Amino acid sequence: MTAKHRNLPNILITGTPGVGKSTISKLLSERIKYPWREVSKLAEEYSCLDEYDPEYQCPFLNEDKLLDIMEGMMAKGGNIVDYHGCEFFPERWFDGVFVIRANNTTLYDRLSARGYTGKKLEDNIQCEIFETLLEEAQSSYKPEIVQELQNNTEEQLHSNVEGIVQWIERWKEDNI
Ligand code: DAT
Repeated sequence: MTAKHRNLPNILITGTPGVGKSTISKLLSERIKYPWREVSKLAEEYSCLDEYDPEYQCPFLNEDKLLDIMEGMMAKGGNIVDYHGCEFFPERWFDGVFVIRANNTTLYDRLSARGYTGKKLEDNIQCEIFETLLEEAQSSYKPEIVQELQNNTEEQLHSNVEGIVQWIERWKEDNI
């Protein structure tokens, strides 16, 4: 499956937990009517979570099983995939990869409000400071399809959604 076989683009919304992936994906999905594929929810729904990792306080993901399930969903294009990781997806799945970013203090407040404390909170803040997801995206996909979007304020939220909508329109003009 390559972009040539799809009439609508597949989009990946990635970034550290708390940067605003779900918020952006939901608004985008309402706006353009593409399904919002929340990978964490799909993993739960299709029983792709293995035993609990006590260090990271979350279950291990059975990636192969999840990818098999998602393959059929991705084939036609027109998906918004939302996940805090990006390197294990096949590169051919995505036409646009958007790495959502937030300032440390903003992220700290959002994750604290979510109930994150201790190592889990610190690890996620470090992940954002070290640009882990941005580097992961840049090393997993062609640089020209990876875009970084700052998402701290309501104003940025709406301009990010609008920017992705416009990107989709341009993709359709260029690829159909
Ligand atoms: P993620 O899906 O990346 O974990 P989220 O969408 O759940 O993040 O957002 C985390 C919290 O931050 C949530 O309470 C909504 C809020 N938020 C997201 N984007 C925002 C923005 N641009 N301005 C203000 N608050 C935002």
